[in-house]
Amino acid sequence: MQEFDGIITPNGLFYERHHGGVPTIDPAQHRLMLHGLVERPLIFTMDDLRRFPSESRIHFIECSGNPGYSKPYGKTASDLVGLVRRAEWTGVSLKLVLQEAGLKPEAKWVVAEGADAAALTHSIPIEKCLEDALLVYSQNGERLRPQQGYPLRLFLPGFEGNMSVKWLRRLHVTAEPVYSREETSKYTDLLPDGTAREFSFYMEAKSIITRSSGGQRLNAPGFHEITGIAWSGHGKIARVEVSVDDGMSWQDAQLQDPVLTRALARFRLPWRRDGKPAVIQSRAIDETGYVQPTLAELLAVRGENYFYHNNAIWPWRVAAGGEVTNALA
Ligand SMILES: Nc1nc2c(c(=O)[nH]1)N[C@H]1C(S)=C(S)[C@@H](COP(=O)(O)O)O[C@H]1N2
Ligand SMILES: [Mo]
Repeated sequence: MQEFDGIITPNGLFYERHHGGVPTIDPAQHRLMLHGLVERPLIFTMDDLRRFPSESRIHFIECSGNPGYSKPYGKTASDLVGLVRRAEWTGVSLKLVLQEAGLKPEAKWVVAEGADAAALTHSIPIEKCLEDALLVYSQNGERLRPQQGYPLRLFLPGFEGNMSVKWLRRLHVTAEPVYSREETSKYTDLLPDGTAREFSFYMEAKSIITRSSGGQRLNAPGFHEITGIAWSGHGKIARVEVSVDDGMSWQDAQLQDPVLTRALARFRLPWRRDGKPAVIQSRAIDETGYVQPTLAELLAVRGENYFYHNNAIWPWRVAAGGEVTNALA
């Protein structure tokens, strides 16, 4: 992540996360079943799905365990928040496919199931399915790689990665969520009062400086460009602020055009390093006005037990000699 420039992640540099290995699926044999609270239950082949009008959109996907702990032990930007990427996704609007089957009025959730050994199952609110969900077959122009769900995956822009079920084989339209493992024992946040936050869906605004970041070295004082990425599951990034004085003052970084909704935004700020030790950090503000919190602010609300959905600011310490390290580790 810290070596990569621009805003699109090349296919070979995607993170991957699978709970039951990568299945080998013959696309000619693959079927998607759509049933439950619909007028006409349907079974689609890949050819059927490719006959629907296609759509292409640029969005990020992020694992909600990015990083999966409340304290930042990682040394590099990749260690801390490497489980995010941005791609051009091509497929069919889920809304269109649901309309083909005809939703019954009681339809409130769609339970998606994968064809992997984990049979990963997740309940998706119907509003999201009718908003911008895609049944994806291609990523950055080429067919999905096996690791990314070939031949078909669900993709829910801005929602936690776990809900974007890969190797999609079944959509069950229901009135209630199923309370699967992925939305109860996993991917919920245990709060200090003993209750758990569930169905949080959205990935909140986040950013990180990637150059210069942990493990890199600024070899001389003088001009350096500070750059990094910012994203929000709620929409567009409105602003990224950067501090080079340990959070005492903040300046607006420049955002690279175009800034797209639920996508990675690249920010840049020119910096003249005087050679003294410094702490540099970025914070994202999205179009809803939400401001990325510090780790201390997050811990005050969530306590120390939580594991997922950590969107804290990650400051980097720049030593007099130019070495960059994690300022919170
Ligand atoms: N069927 C299935 N879908 C899945 C998973 C899985 O293990 N099986 N992993 C989920 C998780 S936890 C994440 S973060 C994303 C990762 O997608 P990627 O491997 O394309 O990055 O897929 C999700 N969809
Ligand atoms: Mo994940």
